[in-house]
Amino acid sequence: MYRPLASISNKFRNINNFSSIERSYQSSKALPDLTKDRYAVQRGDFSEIKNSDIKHFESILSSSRCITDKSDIESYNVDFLGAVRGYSQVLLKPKTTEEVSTILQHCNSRKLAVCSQGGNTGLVGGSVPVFDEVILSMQLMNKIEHVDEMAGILVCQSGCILEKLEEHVSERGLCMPIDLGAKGTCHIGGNVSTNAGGLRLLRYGNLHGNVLGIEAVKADGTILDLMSNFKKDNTGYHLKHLFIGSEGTLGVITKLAIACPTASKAKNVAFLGLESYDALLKTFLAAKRDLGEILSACELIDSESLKVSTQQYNLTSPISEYPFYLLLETSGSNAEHDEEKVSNFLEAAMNRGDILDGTVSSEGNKVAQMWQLRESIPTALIKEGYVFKYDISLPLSHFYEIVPVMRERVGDLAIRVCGYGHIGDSNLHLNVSCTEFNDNIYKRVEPFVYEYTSKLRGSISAEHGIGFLKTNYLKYSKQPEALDLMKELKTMMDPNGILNPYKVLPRNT
Ligand code: FAD
Ligand code: 2HG
Ligand code: ZN
Repeated sequence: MYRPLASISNKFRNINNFSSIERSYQSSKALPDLTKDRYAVQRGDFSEIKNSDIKHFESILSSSRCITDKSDIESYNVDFLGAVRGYSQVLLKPKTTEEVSTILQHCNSRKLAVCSQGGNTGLVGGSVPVFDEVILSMQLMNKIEHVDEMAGILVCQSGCILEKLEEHVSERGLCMPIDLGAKGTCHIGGNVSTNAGGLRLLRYGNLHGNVLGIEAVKADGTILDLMSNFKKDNTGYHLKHLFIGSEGTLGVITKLAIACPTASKAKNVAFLGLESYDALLKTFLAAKRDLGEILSACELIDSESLKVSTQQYNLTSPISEYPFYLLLETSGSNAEHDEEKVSNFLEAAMNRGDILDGTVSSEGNKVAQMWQLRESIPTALIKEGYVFKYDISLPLSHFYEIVPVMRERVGDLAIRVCGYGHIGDSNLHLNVSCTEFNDNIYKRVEPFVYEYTSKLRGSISAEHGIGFLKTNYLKYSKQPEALDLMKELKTMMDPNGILNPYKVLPRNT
């Protein structure tokens, strides 16, 4: 039975909180195949690195920030999933925008390809080289420049880690408008470059709305100052949007101004057990209606997803087993008001028979533990071996149907097929885990998943982007005319095509 607010159970075990996510591939035995071999890609017409290039980079950065030792570069050549691997021989770590500009000027004039890298937590193979691209790591561009507490604006370099920014602004009564499981490792520049969604998009909207200004460096080294500290700025074309979500293919983001909302005083999280997707959808719609402005997150978790996170991390669910779970969060300014609203909503949903069981809490550690069950799912799945990950937008009326369809298609070949994600934003994460990359599963899943999504007029990438892994499927979500315009933009901004080649735009294999 549902436990009311006053009698939240002590069923939660104390779990070590992990803020910096594990790099799963490092613990696995073998490195993945080189991308060029697994996916039969042709190297573009770029120059190869010479000693004179290294000397030039050292003159800009000093030798300590121009790294050529193979073992030091290895982890920058492999993505978080262990799905793609390049073989870059040079890793550069600029600290200033001017250094980025000088590096790009040189790369452009020499026709050396470049892959910008943030925290390397991207899930579509965009953050690592495909061949021998120069890796431009933004990790030392991590200065917080300014917080305007009155206006709620943060100005920082792009290599700042999201969690560090959250800590910084929360000391000033503000919060970051974005939160995601990779927060301990991903950079704000990576977030903006992928237009990451995350757990609170439902509340704060996406980064196109929250990024007020951008400083970026074009492929030829030109520094573009598009910084603005105002929400309202209609001075011509909104150029900053070209960089939001362009995954390092149009420029390198070096600095940002971001709108930070006031931190909420009161938070409640409810973890609910439900019998069916229909009951879950009804509960979500009721939450939108009854909780209104205080609803800040709404996450669907199916039973396989909860199983993998509890098993792999030895976590305990606060409620017994159900086919579906819904994690609802409210954030508001008045605890009493919010608790009353949440209680009324839960009571009504229980009475209707939509919710079978649940627990709710406003206590910090219990709230964190409920979130941990959800946030651990992606890394728990990676621990099983290899994961085929799909991140799709689907109409709510058909949201979950693809999960059983996919189970049927892959049968015993997979360890697990599960569905979870941001139902509040119509964004499903469909994951198929197996012991290792398996061509048989690959062919059963792709392009089927994209055709299926396209038939429902969904998006083949709700939030992770296109990167390397989805380039050839972009056509399922973009009309030929739109693809042509994307290509024209790329040619205009990066005529030599040096910025993150083989990514986003369809490649000729
Ligand atoms: P990287 O992975 O290093 O790079 C991503 C892309 O951005 C690459 O194409 C790279 O070239 C480019 N790039 C990075 N920095 C710059 C820069 N300064 N200038 C230009 N280009 C740049 N994503 C979501 O959207 N929502 C989620 O809820 C979410 N949860 C996740 C949970 C886990 C456990 C993990 C592992 C990943 C999750 N992701 C999620 C995916 C990933 O974390 C995001 O895409 C994140 O925004 C990537 O940031 P990063 O700094 O790691 O970028
Ligand atoms: C999440 O919402 C992330 O947890 C990752 O977007 C999803 O790994 C995934 O499939
Ligand atoms: Zn997500």
